[in-house]
Amino acid sequence: MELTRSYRNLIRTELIVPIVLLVIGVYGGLMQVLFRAGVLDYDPLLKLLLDTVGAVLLAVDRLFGRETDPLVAALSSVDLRSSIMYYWGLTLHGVLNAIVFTTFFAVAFGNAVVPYFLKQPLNTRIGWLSAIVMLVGTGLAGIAMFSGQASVLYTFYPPLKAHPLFYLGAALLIVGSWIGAANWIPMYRRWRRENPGQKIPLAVMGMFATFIIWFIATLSVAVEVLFLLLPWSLGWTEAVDVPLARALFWFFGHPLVYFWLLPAYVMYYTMLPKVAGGKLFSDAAGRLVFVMFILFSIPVGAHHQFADPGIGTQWKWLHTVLTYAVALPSLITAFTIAASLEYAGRQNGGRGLFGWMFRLPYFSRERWLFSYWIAGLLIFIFGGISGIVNASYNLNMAVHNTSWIPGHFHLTVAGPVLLASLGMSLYLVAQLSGKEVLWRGAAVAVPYLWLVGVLTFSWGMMRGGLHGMPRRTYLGAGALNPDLQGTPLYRADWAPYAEIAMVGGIIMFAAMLLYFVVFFGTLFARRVREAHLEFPVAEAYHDEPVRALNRLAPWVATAVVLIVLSYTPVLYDVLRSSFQKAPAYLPEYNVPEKQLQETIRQGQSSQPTE
Ligand code: HEM
Ligand SMILES: [Cu+2]
Repeated sequence: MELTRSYRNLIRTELIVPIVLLVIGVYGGLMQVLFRAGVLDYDPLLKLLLDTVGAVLLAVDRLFGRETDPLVAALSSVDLRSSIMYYWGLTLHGVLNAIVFTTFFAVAFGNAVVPYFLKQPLNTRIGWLSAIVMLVGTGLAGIAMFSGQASVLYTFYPPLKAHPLFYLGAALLIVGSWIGAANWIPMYRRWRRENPGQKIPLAVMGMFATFIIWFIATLSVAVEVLFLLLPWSLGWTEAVDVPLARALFWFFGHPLVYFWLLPAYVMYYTMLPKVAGGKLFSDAAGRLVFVMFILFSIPVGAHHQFADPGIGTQWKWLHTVLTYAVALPSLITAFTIAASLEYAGRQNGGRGLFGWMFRLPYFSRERWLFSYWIAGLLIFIFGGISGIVNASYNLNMAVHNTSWIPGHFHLTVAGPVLLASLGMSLYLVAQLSGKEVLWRGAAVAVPYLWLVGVLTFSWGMMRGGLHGMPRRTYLGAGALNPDLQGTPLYRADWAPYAEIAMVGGIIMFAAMLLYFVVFFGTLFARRVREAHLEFPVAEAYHDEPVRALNRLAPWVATAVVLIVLSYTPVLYDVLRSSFQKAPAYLPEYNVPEKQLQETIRQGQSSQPTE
């Protein structure tokens, strides 16, 4: 396949931009663990940045004899020690890491995988259109977040109100990703015509499954944004229906995690066995898994709303049961990948019951990608188990809104998803730039260092969560404030867990620093060859012909039926519930925005005139 310059630059842009943003995102993570443990009470780097920008602006104003810029006053009035700064950082952390990076990566990976496996050129015009829409969306949401007008966290629950640009930006990011995936459909059609009767390549099927789930899921968040949040944020409507907004959000929020995960599964099924030195144990298992995700990813979202009023317990129970159904494909994957690895280990000369385990390329510098996948899989064992706890209606009550939850999901989205995406980004950027991956030893160390860090971090967060340690809370300013030590307000029982999480978080940050060094080092290294695009492609050990698994349309139709069945009662309950609509709140104030403005107005008018 010819790699045009435009095509290479498209994928490189879609990978490099979010990785640059990830630097900010994970730095936010480091701050959070330090703030939560009460070790820092302001971000020194941010202070330096604000001071420097302020000083430069002031100098420029003086130079031109101008009055002081209002921006200078705004910058110097930022209260770095306030809780709102914690949410400012946490919003950037969640959005940049878990929404921006993952969405760009999925589109970029699809843009590489689909043309490669279908041997069809990508329409780069549409590809660029998609990338530009995504970039503009990220830029708009970024402006809203960085300027402190959208500290509403990545779930943007109303009645917390963000600047309209935040919602608009999010909507554009999503629309851009739709365009990117729609671009693959004509390629598939052409391939189908040219290859009648052939099985669709497993990797392509996986990418289509990823984006079918994404498309259905994002429809609901599009409704939430376009009809509820954007008009309300623009001031066209007075109040917002909170239970409805939350139901629409979680219709999207759960399948979102499979949108994150499925590109990693594509790598596990179609590439990992080859790199390990073996074959994929069962091709049909892979297809079955992708079909099951299409079926069960979406009709489960109410499991994020177990504690929400307005939804009948019976429907919450139904969503619990369906959630167990969506755990099955991950279990099938665990067994299939383990069998594939066992086969590879035996091919590599492993003997006996466990000998094969020691014959896998854990530390190979040539097959360095293996380390990113295997470390992610090991982390995912714990991510999966802890997820079963969250999914259980009754156990969820014990961990709900505690630090258990972020402890759990760093073992998924910041485990297999992150590591597979980091490894593949490095792999693709090196190939498409004609570079060799530099410092392979360091590249291989990254995932294991991350593994140690994230397991430590998550253990601290989860164990603390069992003691009631909350999430989304600047603990260092409250229950873990060092000034309160010795008083009854201090939660000494949480302190060790917050500290363990902090140690883990620092190790995670170190792993990411090492990755950035390797990534940008490779990017700026000398070109040593022609750009190329080559994936390791695993053959199937069992290549079962299961015709029902070669077509997606019937499964998508079944999924729609399941969604209608499971969500109609939830939406019915939400819509007929008698909650009043909520007025808007700005994240930094605990009175409604309108009341706040009135108080300010009254305060101004009652001020004595000079
Ligand atoms: C240095 C690495 C990282 C550290 C130390 C870290 C730490 C944390 C901490 C302490 C929280 C919870 C804060 C709270 O609830 O008060 C958090 C939340 C979160 N993290 Fe990370 N994290 C890291 C990397 C990542 C990565 C790579 C991702 C995703 C790819 C991620 C996704 C998230 C998300 C989605 C939240 C939830 C934000 C919210 O509640 O709105 N994190 N992180
Ligand atoms: Cu979920």
